[in-house]
Formats: sequence, structure tokens, C-alpha cells
Amino acid sequence: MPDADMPILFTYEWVPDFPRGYVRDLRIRWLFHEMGQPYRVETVTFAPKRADHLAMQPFGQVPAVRWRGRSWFETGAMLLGLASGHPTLLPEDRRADITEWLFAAANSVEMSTQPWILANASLAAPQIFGPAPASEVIERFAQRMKSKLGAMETVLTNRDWLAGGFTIADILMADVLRITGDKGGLEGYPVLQSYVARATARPAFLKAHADQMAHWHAADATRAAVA
Ligand SMILES: N[C@@H](CCC(=O)N[C@@H](CS)C(=O)NCC(=O)O)C(=O)O
Repeated sequence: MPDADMPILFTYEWVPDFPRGYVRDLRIRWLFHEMGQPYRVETVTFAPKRADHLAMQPFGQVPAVRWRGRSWFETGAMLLGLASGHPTLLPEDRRADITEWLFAAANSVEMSTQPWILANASLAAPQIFGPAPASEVIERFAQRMKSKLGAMETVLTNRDWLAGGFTIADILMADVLRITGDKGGLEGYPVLQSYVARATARPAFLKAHADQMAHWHAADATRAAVA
């Protein structure tokens, strides 16, 4: 395949250990592996944010993708746009359900898990994440998260995937829940634990995770060579 036809995935040139395996470019790597779509990676700096980075991703975040004459930001929008036309990852007759679940993953579930994850990160490492909120605040974050996790536990009881077969909705939802589970948030939610285990056993997830970790290891080697 000529290079011009290959999607370019933008991620950071280097990150410290704690976000490795969780940087959201993994969700797009996962998509490309599910599609059997080769891609190449280019890097942006975490700080300062370069003008060409901000032109693709107005918040200066990753991932961004450039493909077929346009660039993409927001992982939910990328999953919808890049998988468009795919017969199993985004079947037309289930597009509406899949879109609902994508928004639910990003806007309801991740919106409830992130404050709890970040508060606990502050408790564990205030020198990196800033001072932790008061324990009553953390408890309120936990309760909000649990109301969403409880709902998802009910939704996924007796079904393997959110919208029929495995789709892009499962890429986003399973990755949101994977991070939560790795931080201890899925205790007491056996259905969600099984869902995450099922999703992350897929060869495309394993390859995406390995690719991201290889990227950081290569970045370490580059830094060591320059130092
Ligand atoms: N809603 C965005 C979130 C992107 C995001 O939070 N990216 C993180 C890395 S996983 C980032 O770049 N953080 C650095 C920053 O916000 O400056 C998406 O889903 O694409």
C-alpha cells in the first residue's frame, strides 16, 4: 500500500510510565487492527503544543488521525468516521444503537469514572496529580461512578456485546471499563469484569497494546541515545 493511502496516527513522542498502556491512541490502534488496516505513527510534543498539532486537535490532546485528505480528533468521532462502511464494526442497520453506546461510553460512563480515577491518583501521587480532594468528595465521585457501573452491569447481563456482535461501541466502552478495572473500580461488578476480559482477549486489542508499549520503549531508547 502506498504511504499516501495509509492513515497516520498521532500520539505523544514520549510519556512517563504511569499512562503507558492507557493513552487513548490505543483505542484507534485497536480499531485499525480490528479492520486489518495498516497505519503509521507520527508524534507530537506534550509541551509546548505545536501549531500543527493544535490545527488537528484544538485541545492539544492525542490521538489525532490524518487519513484520506482530512484530519480527525475525538476518539468517538474517529471510531465512527474511520469505521464507516465496515460491515461488522459499524453495520449500517445498527449505526443508531452504536452511536448511542459510543456517547454513553464517553459522556456518561467515562465522565463518571475519570473524576474517581484522578482523585485516587492524587491520593497516591499528589506530587504528580496535585492535592487530593476531601474524602467526602472522593466518596461522592465513587457513588456517581457506581450508579453508571451498576447500570452497565445490568445492560451487559446475558449479552456479550453492546449492539449485537462486537462493534466500535465495544472498543470504547471496554477500554473505559478496562482502565477503571485496572484502578480497582470494577470490584463487585463480575459482568463488567467478564466483558473487559472478553474484549481485551481479542488479538486486535493485544496487538494494539503491544504496539503502544513498543512505541514508548522506542521513545525511551531514543531519549537514552540523545542523553
Ligand atoms: N475526549 C478526547 C480525550 C483525549 C485525551 O484526554 N487525551 C489525553 C491522552 S489519553 C491527552 O492528550 N492529555 C493531555 C492533555 O490534555 O493535554 C478523546 O477521546 O480523544
